[in-house]
Amino acid sequence: MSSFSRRKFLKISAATVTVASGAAAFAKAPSAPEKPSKRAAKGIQRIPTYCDICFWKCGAIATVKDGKLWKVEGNPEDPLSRGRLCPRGTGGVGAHFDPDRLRRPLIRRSDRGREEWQEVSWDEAFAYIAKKMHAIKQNYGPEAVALFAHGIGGAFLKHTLKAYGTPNITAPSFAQCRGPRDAGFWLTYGEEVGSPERTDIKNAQCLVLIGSHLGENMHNSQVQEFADAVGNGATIIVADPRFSVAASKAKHYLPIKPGTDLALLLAWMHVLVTEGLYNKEYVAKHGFGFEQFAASLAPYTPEWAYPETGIAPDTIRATAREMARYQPATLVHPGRHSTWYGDDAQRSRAVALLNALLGSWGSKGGFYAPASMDVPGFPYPPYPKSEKGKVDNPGNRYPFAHEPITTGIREATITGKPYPVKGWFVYATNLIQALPNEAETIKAIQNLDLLVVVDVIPNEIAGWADVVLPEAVYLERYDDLNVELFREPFVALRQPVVDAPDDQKPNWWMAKRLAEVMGLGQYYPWKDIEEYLNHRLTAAGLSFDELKAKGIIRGAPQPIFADEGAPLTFDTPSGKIEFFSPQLQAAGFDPVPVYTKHPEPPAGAFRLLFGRAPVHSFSRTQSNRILSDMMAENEVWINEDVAQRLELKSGDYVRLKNQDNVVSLPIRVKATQRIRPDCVYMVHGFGHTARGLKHAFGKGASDSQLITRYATDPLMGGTGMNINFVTLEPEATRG
Ligand SMILES: Nc1nc2c(c(=O)[nH]1)N[C@H]1C(S)=C(S)[C@@H](COP(=O)(O)OP(=O)(O)OC[C@H]3O[C@@H](n4cnc5c(=O)[nH]c(N)nc54)[C@H](O)[C@@H]3O)O[C@H]1N2
Ligand SMILES: Nc1nc2c(c(=O)[nH]1)N[C@H]1C(S)=C(S)[C@@H](COP(=O)(O)OP(=O)(O)OC[C@H]3O[C@@H](n4cnc5c(=O)[nH]c(N)nc54)[C@H](O)[C@@H]3O)O[C@H]1N2
Ligand code: SF4
Ligand SMILES: [Mo]
Repeated sequence: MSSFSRRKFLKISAATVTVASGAAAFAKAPSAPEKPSKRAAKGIQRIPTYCDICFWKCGAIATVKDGKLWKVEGNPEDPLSRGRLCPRGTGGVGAHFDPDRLRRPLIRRSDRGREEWQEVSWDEAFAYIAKKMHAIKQNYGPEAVALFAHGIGGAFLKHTLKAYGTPNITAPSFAQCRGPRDAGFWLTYGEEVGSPERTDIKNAQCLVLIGSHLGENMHNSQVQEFADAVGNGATIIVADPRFSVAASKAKHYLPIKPGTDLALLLAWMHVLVTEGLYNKEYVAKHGFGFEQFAASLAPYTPEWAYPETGIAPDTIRATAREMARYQPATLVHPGRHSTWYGDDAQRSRAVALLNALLGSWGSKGGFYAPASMDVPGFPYPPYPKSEKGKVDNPGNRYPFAHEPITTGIREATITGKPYPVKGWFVYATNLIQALPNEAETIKAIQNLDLLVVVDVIPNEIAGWADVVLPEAVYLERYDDLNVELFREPFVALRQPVVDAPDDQKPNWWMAKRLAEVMGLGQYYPWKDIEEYLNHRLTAAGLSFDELKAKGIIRGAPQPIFADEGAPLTFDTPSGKIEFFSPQLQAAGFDPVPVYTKHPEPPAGAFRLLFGRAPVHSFSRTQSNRILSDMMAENEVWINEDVAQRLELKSGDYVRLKNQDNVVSLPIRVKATQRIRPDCVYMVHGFGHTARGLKHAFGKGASDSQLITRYATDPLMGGTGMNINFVTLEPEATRG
C-alpha cells in the first residue's frame, strides 16, 4: 500500500473511531430520545441497510444494542462502499439522535417565513393539503402543483403527484449540479456518465481532475478508487485555483485562473491533434466530424492559452503528452457539480472530446459500460396525461435540457407564464440554500397557495412552509430498492433499524395516505411497503427475506469494457462520437466548443468559489451533532499575501459583501498559500438562519446567500454560480 492510501485508511478509520465513540456518548446524552424501540431486543442486532447522508447510497450495517442505535459501518458485501463508509456515513447515527428534529406535523399560524406553527395530527395535515390541492386543480389544473424531490426517498411522492396529474417534478441535481455535464456527454457520446459515474478511476494510469476535488468531495467509491490509483502509481494531474486535497497527490498541479478551463481543454486538444498524439485508430473508427473539429482547434495554441489560464505553455504541452502516454487508460474526470460559468455544457463537451481523443470511453482505466439487475417496477395504472405539458422550459428554449429545470419552475411561479404554478411540494431539498438567488425563491414562494415541506429538521425551506411533514430518518424506514448502475449488477435494501422517536413517518406512508385522502387510492394497490418490495423482488426472481438478511444481492458480473465484449455503440444521430455536432449547429450553437472570456472581479474584489468538506453534505448535516463536532463552522480561504495586505490573519472573522451589497454572517479567515489571490473559497451549507436549528444557527456563513447572480446555460438551463464577486469586511466582535 502506498503511503497515501495508508494515510487515507488511517484517516478514514480515525474518523470512524471518533464517530463510534461520539455516537456512544450521544446515546447516553440526556437530550437523546429515550423512547425504547418497539422492536427492542436484548443484546446486539446487526441490520443491513443503505446510507442516506448523501446520494451515493453506500451499503451499511447498523448495530443496535438493547434496542438502541449504536453504530453504522460499511457492508463488506456492497460494491459501492467495499465495507467502509465515509466519515459522513459513519456519523449518520447523529441524524437519529438530533434533538432539533421535526417531531410532529405542523401548520403555519402566522405569516410565511416567521416560523410560527401549530402542531396538528397527520389526518388534519392531510385534510388541509388535500383541500388546497383540490382547489388548485379546479382553478388551474393539476400542472399547477410542482414537486421538488431530491434522492430516492422522493420515489413514492413522485408517484402520488403523477397520479394527481402533474408533470412538473424536479430536483436541484440537474440545473444546479450535473446537468451541463450530462448534456455535454450526451451530445458527444449519446449517453451520460450517470451517478455513480461510470469512471474506472482505480485502473486509470493517468487521472486528470479539472475542478473535481475528490477527497473533499467524499463520494465513497470514487475516493477509495482514487486512493487505489495513487497507490498504483498513476500520474495525477489537477487543475484547480485552489490547492485541494487531490492536488496534494498530483504530479502536475495547475493553479488555473477560475473560469478559463475551456481554454486549457482546447489547448490540450490542440497539442494532442497537432502533435499527432491522439488515438488515431479509435478516432477513425468511432469519430464523426473529426476534420472540422481539428480545423477549429487551430487558434488554441498553448501560447494563446497562457495569458487566459495562467498556465505556462510548457506545462500545457507536458501534461498533454503525459495524457497521451497512458491512453486509453487516461481518464479526464467528467466532474459532477458542473454549473460554474454558464457555458458549462460546452466545457463539459470539451472534457468529453478530450476523453474521446484519448480513446478512454469504453476502455479500462477510462469509462466502463455500467451493469444493472433487471428488477421490474410495480405495475401501476397509467397516470393521467397532462394537456399543458411541463412548465419549466417553455418553447424548448433550452433544447438540451433532458430533465426539468428547478429554476424554470421557480420562474413560472413568479411570472405565471407559460401558466401559473400555485403549489410546491418539497421533499428533502433545502431550496433556500440549493437554488441561486434566494430572493427569487422567496418571491416565488410568496405567490403560492400551498407550500408543503417534508424534511427531518426545521431547515430554511421548512421555515417558509404552510405545512411541514416530519419524516423518519433513513435508519427508521424502508425506501424503494436501490437497483444501481455500477461495475456489477446489484440490488440493495433500505430497511428500518430503529423506530422513529416521535410522530415522524416514512415517505411511502405519507405518499400513500395523501393519495388515499385525495381519492387516488387505486394507485396504491399494496397494503404496505413490505408488500410492494416483496412484489418487485418476486417479479425479479429474488427473495425479500434474503435481501433483508444481507442488505445486498449481487448479480453475475457482466463485461463492462469494450475489449471484454461490452458493446461500444453511440446513440447519437451519426451513430458515432460527435467531434462536430450537427445537433448543436442546427439549434444555433457552436458545433465545436468555442472559448469566450468571463468577466473578472474588479480591483479589490475576489471571485467567490465554494465546494465540499469531507464531513458534511450540503446544508443537511450541520445540525448532526457528531458531524458538527468534527467541523462546526466553515472558513473563508484567502491567499496569504492578500490577507497580509488586508491585515487579516487566520482565525480573524470577516463578513463577505457581494456585488449586490449582500453581506454574509461572520466567517473565520483561513489565510493560506493554497489559493490564488484572485478568488476566495468556502464550504457550502453553513450559515443557517432557520431558528429551529438551535445548534447550527448562525455558525459560519452561507455561500448561497451571496450567490445573487447566476449565468444560465443556453443549451440546458443550468445555473452557473461561480460568477459572484465579494469584498471582505473585518468583523470586530467575533473570535
Ligand atoms: N450555493 C450553492 N448551491 C448549491 C450547491 C453549492 O455547492 N453551493 N450545490 C448544488 C448541488 S451539487 C446539489 S446536488 C444541490 C443539493 O441540494 P439539496 O439536495 O437540496 O441539498 P440540501 O441543501 O442539503 O437539502 C437537503 C434537505 O433534505 C433534508 N433531509 C435530509 N435527510 C432527509 C430525509 O431523510 N427525508 C427528508 N424528507 N428530508 C431530508 C435536509 O434536512 C435538507 O433540508 O445543491 C446545489 N446548490
Ligand atoms: N463531503 C461531501 N462530498 C460530496 C458532497 C457533499 O455534500 N459533501 N456532494 C456531492 C455532490 S452532489 C457533488 S455534485 C459533488 C461536488 O463536487 P465536485 O464535482 O468535485 O466539485 P465542485 O463542487 O464543483 O468543485 C469544487 C472544486 O472546484 C474548484 N474550482 C472552482 N472554480 C473552478 C474553476 O473555474 N476551474 C477549476 N478547474 N476548478 C474550480 C474549487 O476550488 C473546488 O476544489 O460532491 C459530492 N460529494
Ligand atoms: S458517500 Fe458517505 S455519506 Fe454518501 S452514501 Fe456513502 S457513506 Fe453515506
Ligand atoms: Mo450535486
